[in-house]
Amino acid sequence: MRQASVPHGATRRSPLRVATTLIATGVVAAATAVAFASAADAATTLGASAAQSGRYFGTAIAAGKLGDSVYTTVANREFTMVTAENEMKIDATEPNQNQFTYTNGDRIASWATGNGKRLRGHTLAWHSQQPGWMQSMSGTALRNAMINHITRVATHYKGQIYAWDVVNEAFADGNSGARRDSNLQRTGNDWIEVAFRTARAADPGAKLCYNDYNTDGQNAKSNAVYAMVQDFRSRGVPIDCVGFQSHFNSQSPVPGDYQANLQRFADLGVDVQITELDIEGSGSAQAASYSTVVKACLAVSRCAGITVWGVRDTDSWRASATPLLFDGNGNKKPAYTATLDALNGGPTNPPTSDPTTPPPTGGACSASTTLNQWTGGFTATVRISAGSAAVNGWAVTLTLPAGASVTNTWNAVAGGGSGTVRFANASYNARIPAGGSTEFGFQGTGTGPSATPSCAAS
Ligand code: 9MR
Repeated sequence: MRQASVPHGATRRSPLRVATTLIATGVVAAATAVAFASAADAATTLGASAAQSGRYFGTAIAAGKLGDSVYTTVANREFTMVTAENEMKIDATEPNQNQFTYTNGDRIASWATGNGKRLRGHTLAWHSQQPGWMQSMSGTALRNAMINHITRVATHYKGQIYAWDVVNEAFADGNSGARRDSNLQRTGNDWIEVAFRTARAADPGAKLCYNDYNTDGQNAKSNAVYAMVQDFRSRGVPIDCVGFQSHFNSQSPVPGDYQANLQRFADLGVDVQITELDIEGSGSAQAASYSTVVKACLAVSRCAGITVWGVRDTDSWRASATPLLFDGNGNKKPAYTATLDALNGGPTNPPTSDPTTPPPTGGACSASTTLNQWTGGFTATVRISAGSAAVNGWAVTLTLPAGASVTNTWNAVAGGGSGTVRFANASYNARIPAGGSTEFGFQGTGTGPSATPSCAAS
């Protein structure tokens, strides 16, 4: 993201715009004059706890359950990222060729953004859950249909999606290290890179992920995915992240090399994300496995976040195996407590070799915004203040109104350009002394943010 010391738009406004600015500034300044404290002492939810290290904690959401208030209460309280469990899949969004249906996907998207959550898109190209018309296609017609599908769906959700699972489950299980046979694979081995290039063209702001299962440890299948990602990175095929579904049970437990496997992918220069976590079982054994997964993610700096595959056990695709964090009544299970405790244990494994240098412990921060609004655009200045303890790093999250997007940022690194945008400290202004403050700014089109910014300190 480009950084500049002066917001360019501020010097280019016409007299009319200046007049508009003065009025709008007065209104919005009144609305945002209060500094809003966050959050170090509010780390009693999964989302807030994960945010302490700049990560998200998400869940799969089913549109059909958004009328269930127990479901929405737990989901809204605990999670900061949402994946549509089925509603953005190919059969849901293009039931007939070239007839696109976004009703249920949009319900989830608006529930997420309306509640300040980010969205993972799932999934644009997959051998499974294809509509009947696509299942019976092959060759060039199928390739073109895939490109059209990706373009249309990614364009529809453009600006709303943090990351897309562009391609899902394209490798075979077992020891072959081969691609999975499918109608998409039979269109030519380049179908995956074509899918990624198409998605990038349609929504340049979304991170683009490859997502799969049984790739959680080092094995023939994950080695094959690794080789593909390495190849894509070396040839400039746009891939930003790899999703590890992480569906575990006694036959397929959390691998001993889970963290090492995440790390080797991260070392290729991509984010890693745990995308569909669920672990069959109950009690302390299940809790311990959840804890292991969370600690592995926290120990890998490019592990951006964790998504569990449903809210309550009864919402799970394998409900009878009780693999989630809440029971059927929405009560927290031991697995929940273990997950929360692990998230609160710190962003990385603390160094053990030198007891004289404890890991940094930052205080809380607060943030307030001052807006300079004119017709069609704005600049926002965000002040971050430390409390009575120094802050070692910070991240501010705020939600832009619909239609607004960030065009330029200074003194911070922006994640996302519209919807909920996260601004992390630059390397040179991470530390704020006790009682001190720092500022960053951004410029955008549309209407600037008037909602409360949240600030997470580390
Ligand atoms: O949880 C999903 C379930 O409701 C669907 O019936 C199923 C159909 O394929 O897909 C489930 O989600 C899958 C996800 O999309 C991809 N990885 C495996 C998940 C569990 O099967």
